Amino acid sequence: MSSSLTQLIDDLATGRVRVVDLTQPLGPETPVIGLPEIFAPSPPMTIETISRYDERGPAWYWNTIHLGEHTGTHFDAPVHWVSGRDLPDNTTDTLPPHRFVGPACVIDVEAEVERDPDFLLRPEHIEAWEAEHGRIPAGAWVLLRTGWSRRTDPTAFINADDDGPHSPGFHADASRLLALERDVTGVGVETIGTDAGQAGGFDPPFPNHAIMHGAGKLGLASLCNLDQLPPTGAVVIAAPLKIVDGSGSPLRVLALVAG
Ligand code: 23J
Ligand code: MN
Repeated sequence: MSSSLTQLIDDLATGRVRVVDLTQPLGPETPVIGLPEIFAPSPPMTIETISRYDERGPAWYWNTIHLGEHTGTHFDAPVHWVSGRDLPDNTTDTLPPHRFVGPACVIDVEAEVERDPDFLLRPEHIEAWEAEHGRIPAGAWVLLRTGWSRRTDPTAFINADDDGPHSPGFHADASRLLALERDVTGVGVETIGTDAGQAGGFDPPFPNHAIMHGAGKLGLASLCNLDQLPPTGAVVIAAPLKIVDGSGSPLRVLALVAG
């Protein structure tokens, strides 16, 4: 008996395939997105001990967690945005699980973001990437490698001034190309959300959310270790918690990488 799975089991055991963790640590210090004050905020995570081998539970340790669905490394379901509200199977509990696993296409724009923290990926960048690495396949997770996860200080991660947050993202035309012409599974980013920091003032507001989720596509935010992935060839596994009617969830994002 031979199959790609028996090969994978062997490759994992021998280290020919590595598991790369694309997930940030999750705790009370995890930054949360700041929206204009007219909108309801997402609270910071809190964690409270139920018992820790003490009078409350002598042989067991466990905690209660309280957090927004969109905290830290997290998954965006299509129902998160009003554009995706009426699509079938648009919530964390109804999305078919095969959509959580797919090939990674990693677009490296670290140099551009170094020069301009408000950098937006445009169709020409995607086309240049494809000229080098091949066409982005349907079902791909397109991961935007910006280097932003190196900003471990929350103030630098949010990078706000009087005009609001400044962080990279997607031009609306790039989101349309990926969602409509390439039929990707979704996009993943190193920043706090899948839209640029300034995207609340774009047309439409938060265009990546509006376009991706309107097309039934998924999102991953606050990823790290994208610099450990090749441009193509890795497999991403990003399965959210099965929250009933959930709009997203914190999750562990893993990549399988050859060599
Ligand atoms: C709500 C409103 C705007 C944005 C977001 C959430 C996110 O980025 C998110 O976590 O989905 S931009
Ligand atoms: Mn989100």
